[in-house]
Amino acid sequence: MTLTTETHAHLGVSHPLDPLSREEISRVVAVLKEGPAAAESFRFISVELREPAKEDLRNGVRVAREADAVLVDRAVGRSFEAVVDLEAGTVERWVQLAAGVQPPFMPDEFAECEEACRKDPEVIAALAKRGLTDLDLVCFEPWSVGYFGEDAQGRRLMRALVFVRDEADDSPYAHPIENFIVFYDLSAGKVVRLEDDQAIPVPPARGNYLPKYVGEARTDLKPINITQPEGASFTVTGNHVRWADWSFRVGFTPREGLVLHQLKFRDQGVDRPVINRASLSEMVVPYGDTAPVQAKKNAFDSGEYNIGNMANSLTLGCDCLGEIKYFDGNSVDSHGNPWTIENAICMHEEDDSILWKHFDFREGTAETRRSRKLVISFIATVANYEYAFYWHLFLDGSIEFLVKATGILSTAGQNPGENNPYGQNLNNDGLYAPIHQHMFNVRMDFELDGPNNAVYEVDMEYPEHNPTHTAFKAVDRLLETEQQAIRKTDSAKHRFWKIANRDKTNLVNEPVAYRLIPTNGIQLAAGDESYVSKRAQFARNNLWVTAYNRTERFAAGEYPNQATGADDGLHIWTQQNRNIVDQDLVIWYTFGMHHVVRLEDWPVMPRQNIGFMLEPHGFFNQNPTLNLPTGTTPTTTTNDDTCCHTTNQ
Ligand code: ABN
Ligand code: CU
Repeated sequence: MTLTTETHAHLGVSHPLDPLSREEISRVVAVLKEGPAAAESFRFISVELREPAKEDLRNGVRVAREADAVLVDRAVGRSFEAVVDLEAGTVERWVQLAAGVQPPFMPDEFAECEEACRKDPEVIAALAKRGLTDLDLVCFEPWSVGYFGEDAQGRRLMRALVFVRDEADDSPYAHPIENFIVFYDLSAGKVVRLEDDQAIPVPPARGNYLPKYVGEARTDLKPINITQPEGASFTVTGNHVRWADWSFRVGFTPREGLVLHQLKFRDQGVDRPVINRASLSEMVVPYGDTAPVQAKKNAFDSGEYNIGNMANSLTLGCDCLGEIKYFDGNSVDSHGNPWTIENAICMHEEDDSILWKHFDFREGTAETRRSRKLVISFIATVANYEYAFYWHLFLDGSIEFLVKATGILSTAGQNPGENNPYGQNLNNDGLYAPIHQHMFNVRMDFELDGPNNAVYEVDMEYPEHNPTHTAFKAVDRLLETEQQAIRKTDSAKHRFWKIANRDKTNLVNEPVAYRLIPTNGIQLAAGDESYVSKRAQFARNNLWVTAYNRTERFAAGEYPNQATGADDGLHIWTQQNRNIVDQDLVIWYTFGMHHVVRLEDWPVMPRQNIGFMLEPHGFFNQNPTLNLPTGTTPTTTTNDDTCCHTTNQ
């Protein structure tokens, strides 16, 4: 069937980029169950919008409303991809994936694994030998198995770490049952292996943060009320948002969570495209500890677990403050039931300190303008950790992507008195947390003032002739091919990257550009020979630039779960070494947190910010915010003009 980019009210859809509704998800499931996925052994992994080709959208071409689905057939241990035409109700494509391809886990599969482990006689007996008999207090936490040189022989495996609580609300992470790992096969529906090695006394000291354990909350902090008496400054039409000069569409997928589409900035009355599509493309958390259980911990929380499926329902006053617009996230459970994460995405405005100021000391007058940002966010819980993902849009055209990492450390146990050099002791009972990294990659399908862009690396250089020794300059180097554009940060050179449109020039005849400020630009610490590094090659470098190909979506490949890393991902696609000058480009930025654990991260970690900025760099002809009114923030004092336009008496 075909849809125009206009209204399709009969499907409850108003724009071709709107995520699938619950009804559409049900329809896709029904079509597949009536067709190739009729057998009871099929499980659904994802059902999501198959985004129309962007050229079709750009040209207003009539496009089909289609869905992509991923399934596994437990009976044969194989995975499948389907494309369903929603209006025709037909299966347009049904492909069996290569043996060994393992799509991400489903949240209901976590519960299935935990329940099966708890009931398994061998597990029960082995735990009893360790003196653990109350299985209700034992927590089996299903991690991915990764890849460590062994063929999984078609098995869809989970590797459960095991913890025990003292009572229902007690934090299990204070009490790891070390050297005890249960492997569960989701296809077979049973525990297939138990690794029960050297027993270590379970650390007894508690690590609780709930008020009932912590005691009375302090009472000295007075309320901070955020008031927007005239409401928020954004307008929302379906999934389309306008705020100040920005406009964009909000999307949601099970794999990525929040997606921003068609991000544009209105300049002199014209909506200038900046980024066509932006999202978290992958993340990985490799642990640096050599202890047998810990060395195999590396979670690709996006590609192995579908981080969008782990999005929280957000609550006013806790997760977001102010005048909030929420968007739901729709997904599917493994049995094909549509499932809605209510309030999965939060959007609101925040005051952001000053944007610019100048005090004219001769006249004794000051002009100040307040900054504010539009915050679009979601928060995912991936077992122990929380990751809160924020896109911040600023009035001056800047864009920030920020990950706020919080939650609970992934812990381990050693004999009391031991000091593992790869970890931080959290108490004197044997509890420690290994060193690790949180590595993220964001994919940005740039469209800066048009589809064809180019990328420059900008380094500080000293000229050869420098008689005063004071000279330094910024030197642009055009990155011409995909291989040339695999880059690392270099703080000694004050390196940044510039995404430019060489067909469009600014006031001084330079190509219009945005710059990527590579903050948190760390690289993977695990050695190149390690399995995790081969699978997470995106994290060996900070910048990758590819010529657009709609099938190249995720930095570690489409299916990183149990994958070797040998055939998919940025490191494979860039071997084509395509031309990236004045082409339709995708910019991939890797950044992260090198997490040397500290005592203050326990028992729950104060938020750590990890992210980067995109800033206009000759995109505008001057500061685009001169037209801001004085006193733009309603929380300032009563008389706006005396606030931000002041005369010293
Ligand atoms: N943080 C790794 C993880 C994610 C989901 C479920 C278990 C473990
Ligand atoms: Cu950490």
